[in-house]
Amino acid sequence: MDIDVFTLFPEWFDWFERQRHVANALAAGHALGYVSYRDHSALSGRQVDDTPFGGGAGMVLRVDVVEAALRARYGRDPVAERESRRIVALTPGGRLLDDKLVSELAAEPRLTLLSGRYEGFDERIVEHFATDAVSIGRYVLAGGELAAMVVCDAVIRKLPGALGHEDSAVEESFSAALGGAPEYPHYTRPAEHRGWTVPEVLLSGHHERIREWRAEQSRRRGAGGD
Ligand code: 6GU
Repeated sequence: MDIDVFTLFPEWFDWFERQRHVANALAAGHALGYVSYRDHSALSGRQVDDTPFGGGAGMVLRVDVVEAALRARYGRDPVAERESRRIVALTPGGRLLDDKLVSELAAEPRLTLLSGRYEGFDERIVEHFATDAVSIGRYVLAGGELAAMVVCDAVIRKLPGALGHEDSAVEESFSAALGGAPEYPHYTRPAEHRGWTVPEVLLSGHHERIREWRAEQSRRRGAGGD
């Protein structure tokens, strides 16, 4: 998979790339690239944002700057480029990121993430250059960079080669394998700590009973029980 992140702060991702599962994915042949909006500003002082028409607080990312950055990266009109890759604008009001959307994005051969800053994007960026608007939750971050890392992290863990065990991402919280429910509880050694014990069934070695117990726990958590 080929992921490009457009951002005002490409250096924020240096740390992200050093994380084990990300480094593994890159070593396995997946690619992460960065484009700095500021490198594509023709304005004085490499300006990338401007005050909102109609007034109000904050600054808005300019459509001409984002167009120049996309055009430089893909060598053609970004309106055409969006036919051949998923281009996601990260914005607090977008479609909420969940396991289903993560799987959808992870199945794409090419993905572009557009981070916004300040008050956000000029709406024409979202309307004409992006295929999707995505939010990681109903709260506002200072910018889309952390949201882009959240999306990358969640997508990359689904790629072959990113996790230690190939099936680690299959039967996990919110996955189709668990019917969209949260994952069952896990325990490890010691089997007793301060009198807190581990459910007996997990120590029983009865794989079928363990499977049933886990499925039941997952169902209960999904139903909001427990
Ligand atoms: Cl994608 N961007 C920003 N700036 N804030 C957010 C968000 C995205 N998702 C939740 N809050």
